[in-house]
Amino acid sequence: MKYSNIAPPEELQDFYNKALFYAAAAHNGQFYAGNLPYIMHVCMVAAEVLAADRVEPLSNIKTAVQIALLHDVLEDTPITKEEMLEHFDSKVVSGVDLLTKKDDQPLLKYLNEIRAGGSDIATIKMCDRIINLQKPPVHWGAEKIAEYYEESILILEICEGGSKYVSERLKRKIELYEEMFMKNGN
Ligand SMILES: [Mn+2]
Repeated sequence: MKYSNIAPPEELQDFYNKALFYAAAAHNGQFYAGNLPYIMHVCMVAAEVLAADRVEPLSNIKTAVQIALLHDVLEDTPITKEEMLEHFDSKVVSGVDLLTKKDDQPLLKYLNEIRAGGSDIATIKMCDRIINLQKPPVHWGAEKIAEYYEESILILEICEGGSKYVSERLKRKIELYEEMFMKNGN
């Protein structure tokens, strides 16, 4: 994939922008929350990661912010690991690969591999779920909402080796999700 030809990254913002350019091109034409550009989702995940790093520094924020911005590229676009390796460090690509749920991969195996990938990867997975714990899509029934709630608890349990600040924030978002979308008798 060709995208803006910018100078090699030096500061954190350069790493951020390089990954943002790539992710924006990769997700072009995909949508979020109706008719908004999909790139919004990954930017929100990256903002969670940056905010978490201020409270409790990650092991490598330059790598982590790129993984956050690129985390859905392999799962949701035709781009391959090999293509990504032409542009990004292997640590970034392997992080994105760990966060990519393969079709035949059981959820527990997926999450355990994320945890084994280290605390930054576990933290990014929790940040992704924090952002995804929004108002459920209108077509979701009570059963699907309950399933998403249970899955979020499992993510919290397995990824808790990551940032404590992010764990606490995810815990609170799960509580709010239950209060707002599961306790209204619908
Ligand atoms: Mn995501």
